[in-house]
Amino acid sequence: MTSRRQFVNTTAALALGASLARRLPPFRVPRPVPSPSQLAWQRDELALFLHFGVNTFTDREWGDGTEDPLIFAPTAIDTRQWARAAKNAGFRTMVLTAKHHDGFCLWPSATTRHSVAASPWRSGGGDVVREFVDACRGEGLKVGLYCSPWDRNAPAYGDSPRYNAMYWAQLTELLTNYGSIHEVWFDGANGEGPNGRKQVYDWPATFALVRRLQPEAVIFSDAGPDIRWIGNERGSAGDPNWSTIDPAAVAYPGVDAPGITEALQHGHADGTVWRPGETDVSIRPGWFYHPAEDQQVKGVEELLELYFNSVGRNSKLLLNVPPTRDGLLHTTDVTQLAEMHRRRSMLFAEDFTDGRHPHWHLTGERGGELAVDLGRMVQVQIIDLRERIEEGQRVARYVVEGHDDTRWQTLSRGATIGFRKLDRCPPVRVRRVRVRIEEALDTPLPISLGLYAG
Ligand code: FUL
Repeated sequence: MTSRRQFVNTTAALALGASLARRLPPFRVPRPVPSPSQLAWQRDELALFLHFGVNTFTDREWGDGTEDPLIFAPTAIDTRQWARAAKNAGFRTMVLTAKHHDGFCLWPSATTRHSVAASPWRSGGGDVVREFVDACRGEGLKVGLYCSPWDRNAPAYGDSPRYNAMYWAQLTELLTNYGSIHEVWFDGANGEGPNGRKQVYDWPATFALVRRLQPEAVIFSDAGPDIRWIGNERGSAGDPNWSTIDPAAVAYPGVDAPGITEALQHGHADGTVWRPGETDVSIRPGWFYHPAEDQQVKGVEELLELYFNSVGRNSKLLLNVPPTRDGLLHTTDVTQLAEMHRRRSMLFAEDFTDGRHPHWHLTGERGGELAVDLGRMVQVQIIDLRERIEEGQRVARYVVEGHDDTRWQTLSRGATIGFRKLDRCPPVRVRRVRVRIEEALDTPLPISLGLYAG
């Protein structure tokens, strides 16, 4: 464990926490709470992202829409292999690029000829979205779909009402023909069309359409409405990280204005909507598969860092693992995923608080303390904190201390907790541990604590 780095991060977090403290809302103002779908989304912790399409065959990251559908020819596509790799690594959802910026549809859409129907794959009779959805269901995974609004192939793009109608028709196909969809993923890219014209999206109508067709799905975009982007593609959530945000800070997807990155990274303590952040990052340098990147797959240590810096900071990890030209996840990537799972299971194998009875009491109006006697001396390196977010996010500052029969010493300090906060400290031997909530937005509720050897 990189404890030094952790301490550096913690110091930065505290400085930032102090600066954000100015934004703490008045005490006991009613706080936003998650919807059942947002709660389920967050509890799953891990989702697998799959970028697949014509770019897989052209070796590009952004296709320009002129790709010949004949190039889409995966030889051994096996969506069940994707789903098994995801499931075996503890992932609960898979999100597929049904359409990326090149406009090529991975399903036989009635809206365009630029789709799998014009490819040689399965003699033009195939449907990647169908095979993807079936594989998810077969492995008990939830389904997510990404349908890029930016479409560099559609002739109507830039003729705003006409293209919007086509885009809604595509979403309607995806959201009515494939059963229950858990997450609908929108990026904010909005370049020029093939005609050089700029498209004006109608986001309120797009979101309303998703709500009508899949009321239980969560909608992801920079601007939510359910899930916000975490503001970078490095795999690092902000610390502190509030699941609440001021909706005016990021009014619609793709908007760029000063302060937006910070708002997405950290949320706002006084935010009026519940909009937790999703951390999307690729296991490789690119989002799509490139043979030249086979040696640059992130290793298990990096993947664990991503986990601690996303899930461990009140976010969710959407990890991209792109299928190859064969239509399979590369063995290197699958091995690293499995290794990540194995290491995670080891790190969290034994919770020293199991079977113990923590004691909770309030300490004044805004404070509380959780104390647990572990009954024996143990060596701790990971502290796992959780708030009961069904009732909102309240903790704004805390400290964790351990007692070794002689004295109390600080194990970690932080600002927000939220769904889950994972702190790491250098190995310390302790018999008792206490978590002191020093500042909260409302009367603190009992938090939960896990302690691990790491
Ligand atoms: C961005 C896109 O431009 C990238 O190609 C990738 O799909 C990423 C996840 O979202 O907006």
